[in-house]
Amino acid sequence: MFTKILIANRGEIACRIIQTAKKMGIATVAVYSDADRNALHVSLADEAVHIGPSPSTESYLVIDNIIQAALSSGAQAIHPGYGFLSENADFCRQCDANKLIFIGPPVAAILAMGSKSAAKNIMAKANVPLVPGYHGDDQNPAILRQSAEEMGYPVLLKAAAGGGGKGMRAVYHGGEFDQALAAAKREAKHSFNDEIMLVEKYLQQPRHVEIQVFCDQHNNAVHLFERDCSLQRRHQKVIEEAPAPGISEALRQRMGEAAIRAATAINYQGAGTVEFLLDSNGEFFFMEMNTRLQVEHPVTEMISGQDLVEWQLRVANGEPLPCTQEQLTLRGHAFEARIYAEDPEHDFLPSTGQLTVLRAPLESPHVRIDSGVVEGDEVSVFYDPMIAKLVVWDQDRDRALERLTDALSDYKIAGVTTNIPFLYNLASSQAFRNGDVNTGFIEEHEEEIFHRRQEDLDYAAPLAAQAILAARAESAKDLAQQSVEPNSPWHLVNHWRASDNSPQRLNVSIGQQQVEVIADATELPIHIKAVSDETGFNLFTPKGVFHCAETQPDLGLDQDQDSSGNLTAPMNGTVVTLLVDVGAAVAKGDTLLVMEAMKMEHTIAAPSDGKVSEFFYQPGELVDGGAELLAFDSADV
Ligand code: MV4
Repeated sequence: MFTKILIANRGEIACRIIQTAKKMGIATVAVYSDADRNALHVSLADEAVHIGPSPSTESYLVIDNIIQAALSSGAQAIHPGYGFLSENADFCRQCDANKLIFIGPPVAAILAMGSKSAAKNIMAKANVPLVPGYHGDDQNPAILRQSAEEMGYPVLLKAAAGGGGKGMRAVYHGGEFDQALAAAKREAKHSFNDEIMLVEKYLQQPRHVEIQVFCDQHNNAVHLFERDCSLQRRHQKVIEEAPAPGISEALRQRMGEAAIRAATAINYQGAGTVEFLLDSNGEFFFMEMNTRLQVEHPVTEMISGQDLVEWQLRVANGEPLPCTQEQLTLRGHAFEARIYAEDPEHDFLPSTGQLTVLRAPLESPHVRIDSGVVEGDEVSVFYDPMIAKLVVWDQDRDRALERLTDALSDYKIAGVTTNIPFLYNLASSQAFRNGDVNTGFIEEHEEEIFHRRQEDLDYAAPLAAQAILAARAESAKDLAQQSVEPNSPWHLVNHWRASDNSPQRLNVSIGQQQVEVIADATELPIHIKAVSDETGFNLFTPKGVFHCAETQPDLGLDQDQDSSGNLTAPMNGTVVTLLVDVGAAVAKGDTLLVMEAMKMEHTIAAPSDGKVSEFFYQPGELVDGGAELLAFDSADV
């Protein structure tokens, strides 16, 4: 086995890899940028090498710097983690050229999956089911259009070099085809410098089900069951689970075998993921193969009892797979929720700053936290703002889901805004409990998830009032007993009994709404937990989490504040697309411009009916946070 490996990554995945290396007695070398000088992955590793300034394009993505760090530290192998250089064929070649073992697949396997059309040709030969469509070399628009007419609308145009939804356009009628094709090609040309397009039958609301595969250098291949990653928002995964709800053993086996055929067809080695679209008839179709360890691998570890990083190290070292297919068993159910520093109430804008409080739920055989930050660390603008992956396991889906909502309500984070309330609302929604997931889930259930229904307010108001009365009683008791932790902003006020039982009139804010409630001080139901913060308290109920505060009567919230009217860049980033023509009439709320910052897309919407009179930036241009992006003329002035 290797005696020393270098981890060419940062954050939680670097920490995750170091943990297994330690267990196996392998020394670890971390690499770090300026911003990561004091990061957790650096302190956990045996050695660390500085590789450049904070932007990843000047550090974690600089192949030469990483190769030099490996050579100078005497590491024999490099684990690339996910993202960064993990699927970069040049990096893989540079490792080979320097006699460093790349802990991942051979370069040919990475290249084979680089183009969607080439991948589809390989998969067709290997008898892996494909979405009906055209993936030929002849890019004559008339040929592409004819293939669309033959398969019937709706169709989806996809960039052969694409990923993450870029260069993708749905076409519902023949009349829209030529324009959609031109737009998709422009976007593909701009994003990937390659305008080759595929035409596919457009599957409505499919599920994203992916199979974890593993292959060694001795022609052994197994699958470790599936993960359902249907819960996504703008192509970012939000909650993943294993196994996929409602999948029969027979379908699991067929998908597993197809995934192994896919991996074998490209002489795969190491950990890989074969992604499928699963339609409502239970038919599945190859989408793409990811030639790396994935973010969501922990759910597979929880249900299989295997350490996938250990498997990767053994396979890279030339050992046979630790298990045969027959020895692998699927046990229980696992979820992963990605905890992000972002603001769901403001278009999921990343939230940067210091993590002044970071207390994760207690870890146990049921609860696992993979994180790369500790209390006091900074969430910076330079990297993905993921704080942690919360992973839970139990014997069945219902119990695992309860573990998930419990753990989410135990998380205490202050200093940055997080998506924890959003995750809690998703996880406690009835549709999710039913296992009714597909890629349109979040849009479809937006009102429920964001509590935009009157019934949610009616439900939460009396509970909030009870919590306030209970907290008053408890603070009286705490004062008497001096039992409050003096500097903690977090107090639990669950199932406390108020001392005064007479009905009381209270003014309460629930989210953005003001209500007046007459409250009877009774006991809060056992499933409801209230956790106070700087501005009020969060009420964790079976119908989601509600942020509440006691307010003064007749002091309504300022209705004039319009958060959608912001035409400035939310942070440093790049303009991706301009979606309207200068001078063209637009309606309030129409998306005008898309920009990308911290690996996420942000849309800028029209603050009112009107027109854009000028765009100050063109696609591809860098913008400083706060800069004016465009000039807007309102229709009513
Ligand atoms: C599709 C599809 C429906 N029909 N292909 C989105 C990203 C890219 N890798 C593939 N994607 C899709 N391809 C056909 N023929 C729907 C999607 C899709 C999607 C897929 C997986 C997870 C989330 C998604 C969200 C929107 C669209």
